[in-house]
Amino acid sequence: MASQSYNAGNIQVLEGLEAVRLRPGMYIGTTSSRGLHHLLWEIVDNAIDEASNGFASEVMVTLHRDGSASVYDNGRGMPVDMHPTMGIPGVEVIFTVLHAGGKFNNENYAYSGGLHGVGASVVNALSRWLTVDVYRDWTHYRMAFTSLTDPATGKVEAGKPEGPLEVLGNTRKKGTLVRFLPDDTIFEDPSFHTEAVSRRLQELAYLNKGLKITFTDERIADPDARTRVFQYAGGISDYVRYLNAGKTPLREDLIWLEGRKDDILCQAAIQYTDGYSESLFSYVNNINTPEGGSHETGFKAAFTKCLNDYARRVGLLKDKDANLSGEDFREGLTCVLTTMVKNPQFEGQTKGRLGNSEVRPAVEAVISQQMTDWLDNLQHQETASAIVQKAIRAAQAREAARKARDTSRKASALEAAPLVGKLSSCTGRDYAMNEIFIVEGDSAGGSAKQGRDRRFQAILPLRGKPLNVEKKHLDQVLANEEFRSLITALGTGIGQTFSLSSLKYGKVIILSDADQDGAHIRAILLTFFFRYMRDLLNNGHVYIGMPPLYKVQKGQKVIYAYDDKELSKAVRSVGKGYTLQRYKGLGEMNPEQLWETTMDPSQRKLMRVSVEDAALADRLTTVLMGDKVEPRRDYITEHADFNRPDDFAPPESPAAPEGGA
Ligand code: 1YM
Repeated sequence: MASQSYNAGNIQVLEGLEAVRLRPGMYIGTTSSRGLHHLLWEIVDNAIDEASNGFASEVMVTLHRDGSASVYDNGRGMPVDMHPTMGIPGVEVIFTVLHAGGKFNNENYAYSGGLHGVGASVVNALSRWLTVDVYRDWTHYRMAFTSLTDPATGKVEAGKPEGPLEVLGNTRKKGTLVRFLPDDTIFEDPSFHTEAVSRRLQELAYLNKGLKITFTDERIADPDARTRVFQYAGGISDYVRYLNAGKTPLREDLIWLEGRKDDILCQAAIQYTDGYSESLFSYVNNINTPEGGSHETGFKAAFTKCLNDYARRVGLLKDKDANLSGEDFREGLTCVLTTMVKNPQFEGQTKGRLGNSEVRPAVEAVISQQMTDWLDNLQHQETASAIVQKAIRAAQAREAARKARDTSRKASALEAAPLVGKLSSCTGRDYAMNEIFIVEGDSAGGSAKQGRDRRFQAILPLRGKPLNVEKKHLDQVLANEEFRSLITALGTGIGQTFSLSSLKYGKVIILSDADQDGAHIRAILLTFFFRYMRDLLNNGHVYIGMPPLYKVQKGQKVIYAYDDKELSKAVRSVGKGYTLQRYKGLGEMNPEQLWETTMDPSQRKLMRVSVEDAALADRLTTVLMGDKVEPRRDYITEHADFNRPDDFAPPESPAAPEGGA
């Protein structure tokens, strides 16, 4: 694949490192936890590139107790020969010169991330110290760097070598080991999150068939729980089975499509389930593209056409029948689509969409040819016809849903009164400023109505538990009164006809009790948003309101505590002789208390819900909300920590773990 003939002269030189320390945001986007993890991904990406170009078979990532992280790959080792014009070793150029790297002129490297490619030097500049060990040509080399910003003088030293490249001796080892300590004067929260790191490494292992990734978190006390090994002989096929863990497959077989056209590599693994949602996850050069793009368009066009042609060929569709739509063919589909592209252009608000127009015809050609072959194979006939029959049922259901929608539109026009009766709307006309609280139970709903600021806060009380939409068709969702009033209140429409620009509220706030039932209601609502109004989540409109768990009172002094930690702090601060009230539900608060603690924008706590990782969110949604008991029990046994004080730890996905318990 990539040429072996690297020499240090290929490295391009662009600009100085101090700039990175002065304006970290310009280089890594943010100095929040996300930015911190970005450092790790930079180094991991280099290791993965070495593997996907065929030179390494193993990657090891370790989080150390001193707060540093290290990454090792058993590839060729970074170049150590002298750069012809700079007169320093290649590895020094890589870590001290911004945008250095053969990767950036794209001659040596076939495919690399693009987004992440800003490089090892940025990591160096934002670390207290960084060391690199290179094992190459039976020799062990090492180089160490340090960075410092002097708060007194404002003097900045960024990624300065502690000395020249050292030769430590002979070795049989091969590869590169990079270890760095993120600078805690730069990052708000300088500690790596075990689960976030683990999740991404697992994803990378799925995306790079056969690659062995070992993750060790030395900060974990229990030695048995410290290390996880991710290695998947089936690659994205294994990924699809993993994503489908909570679902019932329509057929056990998996469709595997793979090919290459015009230097664009493309792979897809597909399995149908008996469910109704579409789960298509696409990647470009190992980077998730939740907003789709040209590769997805090419895939969908080819997939739909092949299946329609097939349905006609075998007589499941007659001459008089219209073609089935792509949507119909994707009902119940779980698919992971990966492409490798030379100069990926990421577009869209969150850079989650592939823009390269040349990718569409290439992917379309590969999928067309591969899918046609698959459909022609006699061994696949049963599965193929099961897929077509499912699509035919989907088309019928879609027609039924359209009719239901028409009726519900008419109904909502006719019966506007009862809906308005449930919803207490606000008077303000500035939609972005307006908020809607979806409140559990009529009594809490009543308090919320009285306590709110009616200028910008609307209240929609929910009676009982809403319908679990996970295993329901759109027409069943639309037939449900609670969801109908929610959809009508939001004004956006639903599913394919969803339109964010019609949203009537800038904030959609779920307000439920801090108990099991409340968690379940929250999970059901988030599942609904995830399946039918995902853009609401993607654009950060959905929040979880956080009522306090305790009220501590002593004389006139009242302190609300939102978790056990805050409670002990409050108790300490007021001293002896206080009264403690534990709120079991929202209903126990009077309107003033509810306003003060949960609704008043200047005092309340809200948690914004995002979809960090749609693939895993999707899997978790079905594992926790679907109808299979086994995977749910496994998940809960593995992850639930019932002693955790913060009942409201930010959910990593729409279905927070407590939702299924
Ligand atoms: C733990 C991180 O960075 N591995 C790594 C990086 C490189 C090479 C091998 C490499 C690349 C090439 C030739 C080439 C890099 N090289 C460069 C640069 N692991 C890790 N392993 N020889 C070795 O691209 O031809 C950047 S990264 F700039 F030299 F090309």
